[in-house]
Amino acid sequence: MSEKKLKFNSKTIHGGQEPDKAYGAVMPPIYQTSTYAQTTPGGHQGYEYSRSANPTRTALEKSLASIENGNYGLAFASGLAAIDAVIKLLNPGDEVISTNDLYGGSYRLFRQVFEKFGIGFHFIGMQDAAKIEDYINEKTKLIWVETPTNPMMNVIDIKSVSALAKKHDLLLAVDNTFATPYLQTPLDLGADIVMHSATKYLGGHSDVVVGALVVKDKGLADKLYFIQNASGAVCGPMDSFLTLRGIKTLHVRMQRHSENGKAIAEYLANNPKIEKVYWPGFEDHPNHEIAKSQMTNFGGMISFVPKGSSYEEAIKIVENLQLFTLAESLGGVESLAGHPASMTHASIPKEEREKSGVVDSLIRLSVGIEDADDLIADLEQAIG
Ligand code: P1T
Repeated sequence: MSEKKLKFNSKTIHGGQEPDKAYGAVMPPIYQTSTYAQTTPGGHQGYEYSRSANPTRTALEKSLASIENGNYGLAFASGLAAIDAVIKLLNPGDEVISTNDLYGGSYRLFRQVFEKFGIGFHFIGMQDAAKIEDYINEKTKLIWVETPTNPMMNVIDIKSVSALAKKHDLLLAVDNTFATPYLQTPLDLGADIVMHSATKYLGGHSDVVVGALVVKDKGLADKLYFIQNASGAVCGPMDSFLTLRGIKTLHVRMQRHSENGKAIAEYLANNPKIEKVYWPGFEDHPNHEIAKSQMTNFGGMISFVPKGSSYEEAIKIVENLQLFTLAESLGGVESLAGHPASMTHASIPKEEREKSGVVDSLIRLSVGIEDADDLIADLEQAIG
């Protein structure tokens, strides 16, 4: 059956995969090798050095391309290494327009690494896509979109941003870490590049740090492959294997993450001790209509602010949690809680971070796939 015709729940398992050529192994072996024997210089079987390519990584890269409805996948040593490769497409003097609410590490990479090399960044709210146009000039080359955003759960209209990008001949990259291709496929909505911290839902078990890029266009894939090989931040064979194994259950996990996310978002919204809950599945979420039109469900990421809470009180709540683990990261089978202001978003100056809503009392939850009743009981005892 043509690979492109497979539905998502089959692509996660079979997309781009075939039994291994040597012995028919159904899972690709972990080719734990740096190099490959050659019969004469250049006489090899498609692999010569594992920075350039490795069969286990190739299997993962094909799977990534398949699930994101792209043609080319690239697997990196981390999500930030994948973002780093995208920005290296640019030249000194070029400018990027990025969402103002985004993972703190992405912001740090843009501001503290790439600005030094003469690349300019504008961080803006993109809920009204038309606003982006005010920042476009002859130096603009790339629009960087995270949706839903980390941690404020804003949803950006990918189709509208893509129309603007095309009008001005700009690249559009979408960080699809929170949604995953189970919930949305940005390339189908006009994005040029999809990026993942595969550390999160794609891997799904909090046991790897991996990044991914997927594109449709061959020319763009070639440029990114050149950077991947030249810079060298590649995903190793063991991590490729684990991520591939994770992807095989992505659809079942995401279904449960979304069910549990809904149950917990509703519990929090009905709790009189909670001031505000950020989750795009609520009808009164400011971007709910866009979320409904570009996503198939709303996932398991939720942020909330306890009523009248201070920095210290928010910390107390996350310390009190027992089933939720207080930790950086998200997207694993186990539920995690975080305090963005002191953890994932601490590298964004307080003033800047508060402008996009990341206040000192904000708590972020990555709702796992445990029993929702147990998770709610844990929140109940922690909130008090
Ligand atoms: O951690 P790494 O695999 O390098 O990915 C970076 C990254 C990129 N984009 C988004 C949306 C992310 O959430 C992350 C990593 N985020 C966390 C570690 C976190 O706890 O939010």
